Amino acid sequence: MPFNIVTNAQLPPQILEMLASSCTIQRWRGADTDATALQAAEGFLVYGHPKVTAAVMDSMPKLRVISNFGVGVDHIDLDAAKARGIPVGNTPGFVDGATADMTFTLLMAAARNLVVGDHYARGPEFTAYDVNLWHGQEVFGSTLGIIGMGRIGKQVARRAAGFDMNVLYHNRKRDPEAEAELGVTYATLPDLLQQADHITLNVPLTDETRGLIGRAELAMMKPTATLVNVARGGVIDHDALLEALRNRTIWAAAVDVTEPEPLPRDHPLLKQDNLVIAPHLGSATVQTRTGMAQRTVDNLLAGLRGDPLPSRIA
Ligand code: 8YV
Repeated sequence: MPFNIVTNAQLPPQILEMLASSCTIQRWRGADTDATALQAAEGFLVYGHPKVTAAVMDSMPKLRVISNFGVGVDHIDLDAAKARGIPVGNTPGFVDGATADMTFTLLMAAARNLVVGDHYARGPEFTAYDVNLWHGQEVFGSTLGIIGMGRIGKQVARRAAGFDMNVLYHNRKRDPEAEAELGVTYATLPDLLQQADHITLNVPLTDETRGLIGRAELAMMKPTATLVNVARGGVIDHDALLEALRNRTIWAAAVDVTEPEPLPRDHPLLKQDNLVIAPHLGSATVQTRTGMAQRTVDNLLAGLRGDPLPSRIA
């Protein structure tokens, strides 16, 4: 007998293939989900970031595993899952390299005017090379501030070494091993904000990190500094960011994530030429998404069978 699962989005053929022989898949559409599908659901494959609340869990009386495609689980009420004895799986370790690459992609793009330069190079104004245009900020040899020295932060530090950067980091806990291995230096948040030429956010979204970068923090940054967010939109106060970009009190920001995501199409941040924005592409490579898919399916099937999940977050 196949297992009954629900999922909230169109799954890629790769995942559908992996589940074909073991699962019957129904679409979860929040309050509009077919009642029989909810009654039957034993597993929930969470693809993207729908809110998985206690009420959502309670709408599926047979639910015995939640498997999240991705490492960040801020959209899932982990306490509610714990209270109900429903294990939650995620994909730690699978997204680190790709997300660190994206951190650098965004940093380089913002510091070196890649996006505005691209538009200019394609546009009607570019009729003669102008030596005065598009001077950016140097990345090599500068000081990088990494906020969040977890798996992804460490991968960012490795890449920074190749750019001869001096690396400061801030983390909930100091990490002597990372300091010894990667040559990074711990700094308090204010020190990091004041000293870094470029800052990357590599923290999960939690109660502690929500709004971590607000008006006061942005005010401490150098006017030549770039701020890169590949974490979650909620880590930055968007109104404060808009103000800093408009007043040019920081050089630029580059964000892969926003809150809400996507931003309303008429959001003023989207008008800023000193903002580089991507549609949450941190882990979006063929190879990384393949690894994530496999781990998501492995977690799901383990939970359905009553086995320990290979990667359990709660
Ligand atoms: C995913 C991510 O693309 O892993 C994460 O936390 O943000 C991305 O890698 C996303 O979660 C897909 O659901």
